[in-house]
Amino acid sequence: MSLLHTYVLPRLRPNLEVFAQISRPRHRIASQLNFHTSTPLLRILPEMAEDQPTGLKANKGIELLTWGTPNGWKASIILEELKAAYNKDYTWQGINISKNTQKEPWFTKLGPNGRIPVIVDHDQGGFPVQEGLAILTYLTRHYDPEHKFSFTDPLDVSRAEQWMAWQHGGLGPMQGQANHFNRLAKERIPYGMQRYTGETERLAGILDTHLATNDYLVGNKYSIADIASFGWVHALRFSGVDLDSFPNLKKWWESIVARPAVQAGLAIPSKSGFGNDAFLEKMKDDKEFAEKEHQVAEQIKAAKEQYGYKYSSP
Ligand SMILES: N[C@@H](CCC(=O)N[C@@H](CS)C(=O)NCC(=O)O)C(=O)O
Repeated sequence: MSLLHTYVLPRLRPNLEVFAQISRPRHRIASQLNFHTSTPLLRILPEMAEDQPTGLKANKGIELLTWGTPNGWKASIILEELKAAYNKDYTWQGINISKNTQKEPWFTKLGPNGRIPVIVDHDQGGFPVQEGLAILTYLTRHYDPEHKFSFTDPLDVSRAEQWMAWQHGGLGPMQGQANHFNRLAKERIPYGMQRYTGETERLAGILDTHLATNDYLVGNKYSIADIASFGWVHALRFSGVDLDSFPNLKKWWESIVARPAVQAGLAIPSKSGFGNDAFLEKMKDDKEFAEKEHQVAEQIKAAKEQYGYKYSSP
């Protein structure tokens, strides 16, 4: 048993956003400790101090306030794509959602919903934008002059908006609830587990069907429509959905995850352990993790059987 399991994790608030736990690198977990700081920990103090932002730190360009989650990745990926395509640099700060930094007044003044991601455009008088769809469209409207990741044809603009709205109203909330009921809920509620895992599967099926005849969601071009859903698809295995059952979706995911800018975006604020690739690796390498994950999968399976769940997606 590591220090992480015996000492740190039990001390974390029990109802933390699950992504906050699994995506936090070891040295950041150390910042949860309030016992006497040992020498190795002292070496990382400056970084730990940065873990608790108390306000904005840039005065020009885009500043991103985020954490390593499927919603956070939407913003970091488009910013990395814009950086690769146009040399547009940006500043970021890690908002540790397990410490509720996103509920602090300086943050909610910028993002009233108290959730990440939020961007602030210092070149537009400190204009703040919350919500993934709004961030993706804001950034491309202002900083994608060649429409490398966005569209000019009004019908394609509408198509992209439709997929992004679908992600906001469907995939994100349903998969988020699947994670909650499968992993975080204080009680095991089989109805909730099978309902939300089932909905996530249904929605994965919608993407899979669309991608059977399209390489990307809109106009056969990688765009903000894809970026909006990518982060959630990247975490499907972790949510109890087998990506291998959706071959077109898997192919789409593989082509996007291979992009250097996507890899860079996934590493903001730090590399996560719950993407489909890292998840499979950890299942191979970490026996204890694999055992726990098998238990979760068995519970989901039993919940589906209990309520006669049948996969169906038009
Ligand atoms: N619809 C929002 C959702 C944002 C959201 O739910 N963010 C989560 C992280 S994935 C969060 O900040 N959770 C912390 C909290 O609920 O306080 C978007 O797409 O940006």
